[in-house]
Amino acid sequence: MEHYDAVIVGAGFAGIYQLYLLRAQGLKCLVIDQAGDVGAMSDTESYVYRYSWDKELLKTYEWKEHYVKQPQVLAYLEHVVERHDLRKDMRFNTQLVGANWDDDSQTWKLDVSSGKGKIECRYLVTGLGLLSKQNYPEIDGLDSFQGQLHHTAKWPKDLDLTGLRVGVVGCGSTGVQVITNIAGKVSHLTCFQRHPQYSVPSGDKVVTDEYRKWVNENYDTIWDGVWNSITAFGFKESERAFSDASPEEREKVFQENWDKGNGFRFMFGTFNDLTFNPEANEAACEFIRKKIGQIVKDPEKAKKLKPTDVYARRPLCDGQARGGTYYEQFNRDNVDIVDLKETPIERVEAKGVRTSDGKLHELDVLVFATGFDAVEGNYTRINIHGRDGVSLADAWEGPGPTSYLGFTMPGFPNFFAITGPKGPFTNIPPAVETQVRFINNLIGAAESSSDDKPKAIEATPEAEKDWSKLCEELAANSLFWKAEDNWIFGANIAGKRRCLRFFFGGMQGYRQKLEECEKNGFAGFKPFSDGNSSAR
Ligand code: NA7
Repeated sequence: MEHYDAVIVGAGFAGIYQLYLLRAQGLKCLVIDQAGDVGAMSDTESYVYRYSWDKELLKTYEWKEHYVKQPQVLAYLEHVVERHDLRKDMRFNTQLVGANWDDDSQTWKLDVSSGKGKIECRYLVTGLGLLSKQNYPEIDGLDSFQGQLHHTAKWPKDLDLTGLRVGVVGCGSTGVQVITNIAGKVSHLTCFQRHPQYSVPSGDKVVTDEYRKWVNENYDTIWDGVWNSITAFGFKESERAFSDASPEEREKVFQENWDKGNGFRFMFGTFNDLTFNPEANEAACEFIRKKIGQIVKDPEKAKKLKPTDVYARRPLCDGQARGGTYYEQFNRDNVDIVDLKETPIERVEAKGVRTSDGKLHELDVLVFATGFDAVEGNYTRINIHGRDGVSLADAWEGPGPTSYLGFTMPGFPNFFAITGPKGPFTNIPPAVETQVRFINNLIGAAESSSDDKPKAIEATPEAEKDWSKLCEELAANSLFWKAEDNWIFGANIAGKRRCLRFFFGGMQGYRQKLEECEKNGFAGFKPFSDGNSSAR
């Protein structure tokens, strides 16, 4: 049995920073990751899709485009790992199979897939990511397909689709970007779309020296803006209500934000009530529908692409490859769209996909851009058993996936699930940083508490209930509830419970809650030295 003070699972944004901080506290730490090296997914404007805490690196690390792509995120994280000499405490190709809390020794006993197989630690921190368990829809005949099958979450490094007949199932955040990127390369592209979504150009372009200079000179202000915003995306969110603008002003605001690009900017930078005022929301929908009508020349394709739903899912933006934006791709003769509401997929056959109208869409490659079993998917597949052998899956059976503060659960002492359920719905790296710092402070406080008994940090059931209640209140008026099949509520997976999985109070609101908790002596947690005893 190996012994550590803390084991951190996942060598992404969360795990790397948690290791950096806990090691600086003097704890003996180990990071394990099932992948062969550090990893992450890209998603936001480059200057805030990174750590804020290494100020020198912020100014010196190069990025070439406004949006970092996956290989660049990987290279950045690898660089951070080398720069801070973190690799020596990391073990790759090692999966956490099970974790059991042992009340007598107040430690976690871990089963891992490689090495000696057993590890004991006092603190268990997971940084598994919000979105990493892939969703593969069940479609008849999938095994019979003779071409290549891929999921966008596991994109092979050297995949070359040039000249091939490709089908993409799913037109969400990832599907839209993949379609935009490959349409000009493949011989034929069939997009299998269930719900059309509202996509805005990303505004991606090459970073000029002048722009980079501006970013470097204003980094403190930029981060200040991030920490005090709703979305933490690094742009100024609108403080103006839709009703305060004239029809001409509204059009101008939508157009300006469309031109600047970025889905979150379009949703939160135009007016401050787009996500809960149906009139404002419909105006944004109408603006985008009008754009689709203007851009897409074939009226049949345009009709299929125009959403009728509310604009209330995670806002999309398309990659805007050199060959044009998402909607522009549909002006290519080699790009078709299949509306799965009209003609659902009946089965996959050796040569392609058969839809209900009897048509066989012949394909060399079938790509699933069908998203993730988000939030709890990562946890329910690992056997995590807390106090009295209760599994995390069992604990979430009644209330649905929940937590106190977005990362800690009663009955699971010394266990912290970064980006766990009911955490902030924001740009991920700043959310991760906020949680990692708090967890570090919490562990630090427990470690320095006066007695020398083993420490157990555990949220009270009341604190968890109150947090859930707060999350429900914050989301009560949100139009996000109204969008069909939204993964944010677990509605994208058959049989998954439909319930709230996020804190909608924004980055600033979230940070305030954590600060209050800390200021009040880590309110909502049981006394550190004896997790069994009653609440403070
Ligand atoms: P999303 O946003 O969940 O999108 C998944 C897409 O796949 C969406 O268009 C779904 O259609 C579609 N889908 C899912 N299941 C099926 C089936 N069975 N048949 C047809 N189409 C299906 O996942 P992404 O990977 O694009 O993005 C997830 C997050 O990653 C994103 O929000 C960013 O934060 C990064 P639907 O619209 O539900 O009808």
